[in-house]
Amino acid sequence: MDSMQKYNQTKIYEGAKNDQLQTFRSNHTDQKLTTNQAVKVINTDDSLKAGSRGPTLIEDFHFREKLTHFDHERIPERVVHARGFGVHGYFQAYESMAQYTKAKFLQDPSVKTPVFVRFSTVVGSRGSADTVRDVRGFATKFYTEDGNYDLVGNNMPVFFIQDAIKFPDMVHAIKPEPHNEIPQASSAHDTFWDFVVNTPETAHMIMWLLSDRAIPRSFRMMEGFGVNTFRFINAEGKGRFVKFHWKPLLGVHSLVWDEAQKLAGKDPDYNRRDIWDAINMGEFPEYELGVQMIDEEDEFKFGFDILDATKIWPEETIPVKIIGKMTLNRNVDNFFAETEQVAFCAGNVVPGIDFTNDPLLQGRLFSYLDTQLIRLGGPNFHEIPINRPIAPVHNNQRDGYHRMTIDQGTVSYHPNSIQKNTPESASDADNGYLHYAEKVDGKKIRERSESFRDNYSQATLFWNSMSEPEKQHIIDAFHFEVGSVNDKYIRQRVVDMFNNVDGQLATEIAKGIGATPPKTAGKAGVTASSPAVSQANTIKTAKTRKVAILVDNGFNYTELMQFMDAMKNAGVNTEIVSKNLGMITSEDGKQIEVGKNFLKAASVMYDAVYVTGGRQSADSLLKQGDALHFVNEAFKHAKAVGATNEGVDLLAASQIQGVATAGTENNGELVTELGVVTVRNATDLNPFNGEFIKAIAEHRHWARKNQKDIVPA
Ligand code: HDE
Repeated sequence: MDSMQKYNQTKIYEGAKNDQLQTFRSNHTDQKLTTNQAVKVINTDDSLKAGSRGPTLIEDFHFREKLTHFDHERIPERVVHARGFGVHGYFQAYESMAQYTKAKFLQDPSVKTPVFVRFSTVVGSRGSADTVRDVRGFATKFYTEDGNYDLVGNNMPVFFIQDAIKFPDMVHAIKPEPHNEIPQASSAHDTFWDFVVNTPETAHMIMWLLSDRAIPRSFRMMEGFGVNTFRFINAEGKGRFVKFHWKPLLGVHSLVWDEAQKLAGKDPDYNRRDIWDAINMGEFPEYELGVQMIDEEDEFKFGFDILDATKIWPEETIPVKIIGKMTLNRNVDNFFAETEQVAFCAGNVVPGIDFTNDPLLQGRLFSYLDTQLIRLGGPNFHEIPINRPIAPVHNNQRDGYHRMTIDQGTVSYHPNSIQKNTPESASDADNGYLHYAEKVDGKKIRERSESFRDNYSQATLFWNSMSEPEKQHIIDAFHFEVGSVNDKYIRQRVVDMFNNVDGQLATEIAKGIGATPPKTAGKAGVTASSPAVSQANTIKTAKTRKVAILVDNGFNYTELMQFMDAMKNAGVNTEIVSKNLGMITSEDGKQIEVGKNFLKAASVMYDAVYVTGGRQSADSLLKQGDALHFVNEAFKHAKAVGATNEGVDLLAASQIQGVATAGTENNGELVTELGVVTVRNATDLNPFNGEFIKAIAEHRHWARKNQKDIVPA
């Protein structure tokens, strides 16, 4: 059963009528070519000319229509989050949340609410690479029975700035510099760091941006956060502050920087391909929805302002309550129609979910609707299939560019007698949207609240929470990013600024960028940590990971089959990589097809690498620089590396430490060292397979150090 069939079988809530996009799909297979006016076309390869060598005639309506349509095929890319990838799925609550919110989609565990999710990078243009260092967007549209609810989040829980009025400045600074449009999709340049050092409220977000979170291994292995503080409202009208979280069931995992950079060249579509393939294979990504809630009366009980988007609510203090699960199970049919045209608005809420005075959120409530008008060319973008609510729409709004609905009757105003005052206003009993009656009283003033002034405590909290490898990655990222800044004054100011986060961190940054270390170590008054923000504490599983198997002619067939079966049973995917495409033959004459050759495949595209035994196969691989480089690079990137019998020779030759030594003294003895799993002279591969799966599940083996590079011969 393919993923589409599976999706169609899922019973979506009453009224959703299965797949809402069905009416709009058009399949052109086995049809005759027509113009847009449905006139059949006889020849679409030659324009109408005055003589076969003569000029083209303007009366050629097919030519004109075809070219005109082509000339208008592009719409403006999103000003931020231009590069994205969308997928369909559904959400299901685990339990009723009626006590906290009247949002219907959070009440009945038997209801499956359809969703569309768009993952994105923020800075790069539509054609930029997936694996750049950046924040990832994680935007979810819930097509609920009460109308559309958009949870437009990111994969980091905080933001660069506190007030939306600074968003254009922040985005101008991080985008490519205006004089030469360099660099693409990167924060590693002068204008961004100039903005940072002049905007200390960015400190906490910079720590996240320079952490491993900014280079996710997969959209499937990323958390999502609503970032802003929202409100839950229950049927009694009681409000609670709420923050939203998505937690991936595969855990939170990242690439290493060298790998991310190489992938940007070898497979710029790495993240989108990963989720596309996973869904096509039926490995549906799943994320649990969690909420942190704070009672209204506790608003001021914390050492930070709960409306400040540069602050997390530490999970250890305010626990995340898991309330449901989202399953992504269907790829789009058409990227433009769905992923490009989807329009998220932070202001799209349903009864039971409301806003707060968070000044970043308030600005977002304006910006998203506004941006869709220019991007999608008018006020009717809600009628584009991907944006249409499943719940019925009735109002007196009319006309505008590209109106699809054919509104009947004469009434497009309220009040009216002709239509008995309909469509009529809904009441609370109809679950009409009732804004939370928050009491607001203040002077009009252009000022930042004093409670927003603490820029550094949580940046320090984040730093304190990192494992040693995570800390090292952050320092390396500072060296790369700030090392790319030409202006030495800005570089120095970065050191001075981050001395407020941690003195040791500032000293380490200075070392790598030719700046002066701080004379006195920073204040770093905060000693607390939040283990929940460290990826060291995440879920670990080998499921859905991808292993490259290096083999050549003369491999050991039984060994390979045992390995592949064991991986399959553990939910691990495998791919045969060899010198040439086509069939290769085992030492006993059996054949297997190669999936990728060394020109196309690179270790950076896999989570682990395994080398099969067989004398002739191993000898052949030993002569290939590509094979030596492949395993060496996987080792350098801290991945699981395994080999059995003669295959171990390849690991040894590429200077991988900790492999089983040659000879007969360790017959069949399994050797495991920091994710390198090897065995020689073994007949039973079960112990090896079990150990290798564990090594894959670990994701990376950070304790490895200073591996020499082997470049392909
Ligand atoms: Fe956005 N943001 N944003 N943003 N944002 C947009 O809307 C904006 C912010 C986020 O896949 C734009 O349709 C302002 C935080 C995502 O289509 C625009 C501010 C968070 C996406 C816009 C923020 C986000 C956007 C550009 C500061 C995490 C992609 C195109 C107050 C909670 C949605 C568009 C998609 C897109 C404005 C800050 C998430 C211009 C003014 C914080 C995931 O409207």
